[in-house]
Amino acid sequence: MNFKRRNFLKKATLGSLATVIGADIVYGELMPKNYKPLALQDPDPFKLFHKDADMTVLNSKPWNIEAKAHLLDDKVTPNKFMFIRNNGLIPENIDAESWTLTFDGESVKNTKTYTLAELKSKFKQYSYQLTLECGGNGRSEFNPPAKGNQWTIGAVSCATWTGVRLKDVLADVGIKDDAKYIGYHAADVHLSRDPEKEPISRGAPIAKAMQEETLLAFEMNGEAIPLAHGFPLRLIAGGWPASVSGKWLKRISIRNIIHDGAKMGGSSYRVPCKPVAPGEKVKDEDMCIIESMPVKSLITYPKTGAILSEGQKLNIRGHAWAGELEVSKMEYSIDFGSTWHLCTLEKPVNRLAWQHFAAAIEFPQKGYYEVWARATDSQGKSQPMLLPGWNPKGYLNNASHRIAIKIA
Ligand SMILES: Nc1nc2c(c(=O)[nH]1)N[C@H]1C(S)=C(S)[C@@H](COP(=O)(O)O)O[C@H]1N2
Ligand SMILES: [Mo]
Repeated sequence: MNFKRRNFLKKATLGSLATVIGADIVYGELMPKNYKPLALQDPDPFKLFHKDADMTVLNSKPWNIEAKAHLLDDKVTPNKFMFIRNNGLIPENIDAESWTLTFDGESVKNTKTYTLAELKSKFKQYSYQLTLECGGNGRSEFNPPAKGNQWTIGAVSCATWTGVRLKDVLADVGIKDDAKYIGYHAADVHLSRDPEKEPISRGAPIAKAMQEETLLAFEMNGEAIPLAHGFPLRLIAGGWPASVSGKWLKRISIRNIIHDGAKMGGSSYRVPCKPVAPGEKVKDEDMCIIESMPVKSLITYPKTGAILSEGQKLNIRGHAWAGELEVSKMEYSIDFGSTWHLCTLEKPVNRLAWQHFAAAIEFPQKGYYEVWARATDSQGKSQPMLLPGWNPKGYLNNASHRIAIKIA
């Protein structure tokens, strides 16, 4: 390749870089070969989203960030420890002042649009602590492996959400008797940037939409919802896969069928209706939509790997949750599950909030131990010790959380 041609190529690449950046790179000719301009590098997600530096970034396109168990020690999860799960690109240039929410669909009497200000002033506001767990939390343990973000245990949160009840707004909108499901539509952008495509558009049966705790939320922990978590308006449906809780909410369709938006069908947020062997292919019609999440718990103190001295008691604590149900019993074991001991367990502050447990543990002698935690729901179902039923996309892993302890 002669010099002229190389120069032409460099100009051509500079031209396309300038297009992406949106300005001429003035000294572009002097830029080192293969250099990636800062403007095109990933921004620091911890600064960008105000996340703790100990959070784990699983993906940057789109952003997916999870917590570690010990980071979730707060009773109410602060933003800095809250996982982020995005299916597409976070919307830009949001103007809360002009934000509107539209209700449409087959089963709405008349299409109706509210401004955010109208929603706030016209309806009574409520605050609830609500547990949001990604359906794929725990996916990393599946074998054969399941594609998707390899969440370990940190895709769960319980923040305080403030907003208006969806049921109050639906009563004002007016819905027909044949209303079966709601489906959300949001302002985030499909990874392909194709405006015709939605990254995700899920929903829930009318009965879930009508629950007192199902909110159109505009505040998280007493402040405007952070951008990554759905500013300025999001749906919150605690206890169900968090994918139902649509962020950047623009429109809710009242459907007379099960909502058929993006990620409602196939293997998305669906599991085999009947158990299958690991790796088995499952037909679409044999897959069922995930509704209430299964019973689960996390030891949030101490951090796994803690070292104690002989004779020292260990005070463990954490949270437990059970989808639509309450957790009725919390136990721990230090002998790999052969014997179990009760933890103290608090009642939830409101329905669909996680509950807090604690126990003081004595160890018989020096050495290595594991503390295993097991929650049981109000219908008597307990967490499995290890991975529960395999499914194609690796959902619903509610296996016991375990931490390692050394008595030195
Ligand atoms: N508009 C929109 N809403 C969304 C998503 C999304 O990608 N876009 N992701 C869903 C999924 S899969 C989860 S687990 C939760 C994550 O909520 P968080 O990022 O606030 O923790 O948001 C849900 N709501
Ligand atoms: Mo999710």
